[in-house]
Amino acid sequence: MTDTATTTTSLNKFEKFKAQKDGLAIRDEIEKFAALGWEAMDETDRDHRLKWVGVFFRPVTPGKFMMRLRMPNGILTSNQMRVLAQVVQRYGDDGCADITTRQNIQLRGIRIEDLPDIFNRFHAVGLTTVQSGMDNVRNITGDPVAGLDADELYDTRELVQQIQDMLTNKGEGNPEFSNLPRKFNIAIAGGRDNSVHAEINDLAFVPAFKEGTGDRGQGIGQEFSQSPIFGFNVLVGGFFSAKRCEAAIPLNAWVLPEDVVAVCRAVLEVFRDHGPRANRQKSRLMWLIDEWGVEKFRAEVESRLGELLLPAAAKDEIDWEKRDHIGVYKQKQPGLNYAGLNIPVGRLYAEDMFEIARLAEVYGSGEIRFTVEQNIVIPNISDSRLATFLTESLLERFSIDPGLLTRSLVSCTGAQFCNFALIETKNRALAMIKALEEDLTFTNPVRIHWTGCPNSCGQPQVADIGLMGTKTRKNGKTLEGVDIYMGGKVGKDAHLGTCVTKGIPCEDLQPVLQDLLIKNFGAKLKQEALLVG
Ligand code: SRM
Ligand code: SF4
Repeated sequence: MTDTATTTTSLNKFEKFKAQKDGLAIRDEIEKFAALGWEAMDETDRDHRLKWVGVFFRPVTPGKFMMRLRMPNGILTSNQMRVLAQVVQRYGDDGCADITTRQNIQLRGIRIEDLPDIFNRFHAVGLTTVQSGMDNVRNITGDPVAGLDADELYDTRELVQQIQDMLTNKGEGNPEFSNLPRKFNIAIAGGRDNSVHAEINDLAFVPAFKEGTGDRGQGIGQEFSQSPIFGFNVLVGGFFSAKRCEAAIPLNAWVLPEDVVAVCRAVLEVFRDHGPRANRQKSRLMWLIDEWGVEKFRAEVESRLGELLLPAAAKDEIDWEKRDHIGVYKQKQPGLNYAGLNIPVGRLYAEDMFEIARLAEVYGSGEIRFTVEQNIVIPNISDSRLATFLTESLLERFSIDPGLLTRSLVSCTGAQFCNFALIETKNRALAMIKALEEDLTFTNPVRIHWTGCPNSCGQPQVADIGLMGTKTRKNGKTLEGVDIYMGGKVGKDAHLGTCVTKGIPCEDLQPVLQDLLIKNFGAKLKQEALLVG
């Protein structure tokens, strides 16, 4: 660690405990913790270091841990889903799973004494939880219909896996990248609709063609032909935090797919060795870019790469509105379809997970995918099996044609399990959408995102209507409330929404939302629609 990595005197508590013992050291202590029990464990190991292996102590439900997996590109097999289901099943009412806003899954109710067995089961089917929390790179997102979509520009699956393998030493843990100044998000878009929210990642790759130059060029662009060549424009520094939210900015770099892994490594090395570590509220990549300017940052990345970067392509290929993948769609493979099922607020129970695994095997190829909207996609359903698939009873709950608010609803964990939460989110979000859909008719989906606190895990800034938990006052009482965000635009010309109203008590929210939906999104009161009709 060099310059901005600080001296011992100015180290914050997180840097101190990381310096005392690397989080990854915990890998060798799981058996010991299982025997010891959570109450007798060293608190720093329990509350923080366990996150290096994806195990999160939940102060809201002490003794019942959460486990965060890694799902590169959001893809898993039916076998893996069944193992996840078995794990949560053993915890009865305490066990459930949540699909996350990073195309990933988290399991709940986990007991520390079961960890050795759980890790063995994960290992046997190629699942890993390593480096999924704290100062590590989070799940790497890719196009949820990669390899299926006839219009895709690049199949992101292999590349996402390669980056994860580099970062995690093929899932075993990699001390090279286990002590970053802060969390770090990476996304690769492969289609035309920016299905990964590239703009809110610390490092993102978006499809872009570059005109051939006919010569070798000076950078890592390699041999150029005259025809346009496919590559990615690179964005850096996007992030949300309680203090500050920024969309990613261009690095002014264009890279070939085969150079993406090396660029990820170089950017992470620069962040690891120079990123600010004194104040955790100012440790994300954008703070380093602020301090240096993007030119110096780019030059440091080039120096790590040992090669010059080519300037960005003049334009990227994100020119579609964002798709939600809910419904049934033809694949590029003749005779095959993918089905996107809406999983309300991403919550799954063991029996749902077994059933999803069964459907994926019986009707598809056994593959299951997650989206950043907390839904699932089952690919490779043949034309001949489609009609029977559509009669499956699971589709009554996990619909391919849900209501236009339900369809786009996203919610973070909230107060049920998260101690940062200022409000309950998931159950409240579902009840609110149900009430609004009962009273209103819609012509288009409206994307409503709930997030329980300013950390913004539910991404209210990308929503049509974003609701951020807060505490508010009414009649001398403190109540659960929300700040309302609007104007988030996804897909083509993505930009972040901003806060338009503060401190609406949750108990008064329904009429406020109803009004917003009527005035801004063309919703109509059912009563009125009937009269006009
Ligand atoms: Fe998050 C911390 C849940 C996506 C910004 N996030 C947390 C913790 C770990 C806090 C905690 O220990 O309780 C939450 C765990 C609650 C629980 O029990 O589930 C939590 N974050 C989530 C998930 C599960 C929300 C969801 O319901 O989908 C998402 C897991 C993604 C994954 O699979 O890894 C999740 N979190 C995000 C995103 C969205 C994204 O990545 O697109 C963001 C904003 C984007 C970003 O990070 O730039 C996000 N989470 C945060 C922050 C603020 C980071 C900062 O720089 O200050 C925190 C707090 C922190 O890290 O100190 C946080
Ligand atoms: Fe918890 Fe806040 Fe993140 Fe919601 S936004 S999961 S309440 S940290």
